[in-house]
Amino acid sequence: MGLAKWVLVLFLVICLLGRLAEGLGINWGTMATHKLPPKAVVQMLKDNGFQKVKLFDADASTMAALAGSGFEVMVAIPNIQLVDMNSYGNAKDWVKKNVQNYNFTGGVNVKYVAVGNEPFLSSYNNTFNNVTFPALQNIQNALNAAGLGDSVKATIPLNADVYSSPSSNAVPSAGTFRTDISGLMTEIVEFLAKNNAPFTVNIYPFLSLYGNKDFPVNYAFFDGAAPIIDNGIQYTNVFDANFDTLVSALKAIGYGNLPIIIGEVGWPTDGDINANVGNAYRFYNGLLPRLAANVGTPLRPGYIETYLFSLIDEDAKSIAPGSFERHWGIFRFDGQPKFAMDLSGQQQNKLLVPARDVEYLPQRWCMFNPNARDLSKLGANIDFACTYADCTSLEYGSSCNGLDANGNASYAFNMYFQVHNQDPVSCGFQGLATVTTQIISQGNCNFPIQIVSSASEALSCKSSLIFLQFAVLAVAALLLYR
Ligand SMILES: *[C@@H]1O[C@H](CO)[C@@H](O)[C@H](O)[C@H]1NC(C)=O
Ligand SMILES: *[C@@H]1O[C@H](CO)[C@@H](O)[C@H](O)[C@H]1NC(C)=O
Ligand SMILES: *[C@@H]1O[C@H](CO)[C@@H](O)[C@H](O)[C@H]1NC(C)=O
Ligand SMILES: CC(=O)N[C@H]1CO[C@H](CO)[C@@H](O)[C@@H]1O
Repeated sequence: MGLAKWVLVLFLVICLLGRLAEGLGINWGTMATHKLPPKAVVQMLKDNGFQKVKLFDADASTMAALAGSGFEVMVAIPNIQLVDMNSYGNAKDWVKKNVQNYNFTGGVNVKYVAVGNEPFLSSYNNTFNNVTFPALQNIQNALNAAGLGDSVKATIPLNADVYSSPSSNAVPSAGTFRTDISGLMTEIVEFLAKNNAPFTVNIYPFLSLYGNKDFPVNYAFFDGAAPIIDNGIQYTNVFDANFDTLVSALKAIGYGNLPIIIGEVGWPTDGDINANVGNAYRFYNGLLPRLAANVGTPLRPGYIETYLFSLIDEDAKSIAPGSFERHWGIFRFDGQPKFAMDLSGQQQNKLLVPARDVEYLPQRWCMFNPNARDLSKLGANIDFACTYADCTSLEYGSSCNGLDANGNASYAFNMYFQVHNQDPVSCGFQGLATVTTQIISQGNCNFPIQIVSSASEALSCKSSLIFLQFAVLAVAALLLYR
């Protein structure tokens, strides 16, 4: 009896230890030339213990894969659709199609609708300033009218540059919303509060470091930096300081207790001198135990709903903000983990669980042809390849930056070849390239083989349907002429 009790206690302790930090979520972006099948991604989320996922759209194939998973899902309306949502009728249709239609047993547990994505970024030159708030109102009102308002909340994932503290007094307690949008932000916050909806913010210590050469590197991480003292509070990392700047900005307009969700937080692994596996490991190794222990921040102790950015690398993301944009995944494009990372926050150095049954293209690469004579068009051909494929790993400070000129050419040609599903025609480059079956990766620089993308699978599924139709017609014809 006594022994059985202890076994039970031990069992419970092991179960608790193995659990993911309470309610940890993750972003699932799909801006990739070759996507893993949505079902495989959902399985990977399950295998790694995630139960909350944030999307950047409400794509039907993604939603179908999530159906019945029980995950809490944040669906999203991309910025370019915000203007459409300024019509209440359109907002109602959107809610019906993307939320209501999944509200059944075995459907999708939609918890939030993200209205736009960082629409007030200064680099967007106010393009979305007039259309975002009306879209938020229409979507939440449509949810309320459908009787879903208590369980589904509309929110706007905002970039952290919607607030700041003045440079003369750069402490969190001096936080206010950005002057050019302070009136708009106040209206939005009032509306969120009225609907018991959260404020969603994306916080990137990496970007603090990226944007500022003088930024103290250790302050981007969680393992000890010279503290900044603010009203007797010691801040030793920019994550806390940034979050509390928002808390202060909210307090300044009378909403100091509005719930806050972290919509994105993470560290990229390539495409910049500070974007590498070592720094990403250091960052997550500091972040995850804090999330697991519900430390919160000095001004908001306790649980903070948080979505890591991101699940998988996306090779077709815009690199306008920087080459690192295609390397945010904790998994590579093919669902393989990049480094040991204990999601339960127990610092156990466990590897993440990879995607199952990934289908790759054959073991073939495209490389610079060493017998090529006329090299006068080499530069132009590399530029061409890199316009249509991802060459960000060649950039300064990146994993393939040490290649020689021929290596650069091979890398670019291979990326183009893989994006084009190893079509032999895509390894021509005016006689400068040739296909090889020898592994040509060098050191840390990986020359990838693409996966069989779920888009081409969908195509072959379509063609087999067409084939089936032909077969049925043929049989019918045979029967008729008998
Ligand atoms: C914003 O304005 C700047 C400067 O005028 C311009 O370079 C940039 O392309 C604009 N961005 C967008 C998204 O319109
Ligand atoms: C937004 O609305 C204001 C006031 O009506 C107007 O002056 C401004 O041009 C609009 N901005 C955009 C980008 O449409
Ligand atoms: C290889 O390409 C990168 C990125 O374009 C460039 O910085 C580097 O100088 C190139 N290396 C050689 C040896 O040409
Ligand atoms: C099965 C299911 O998800 N049902 C939900 C549909 O929406 C209502 C709110 O109107 C929820 O209470 C149900 O749980």
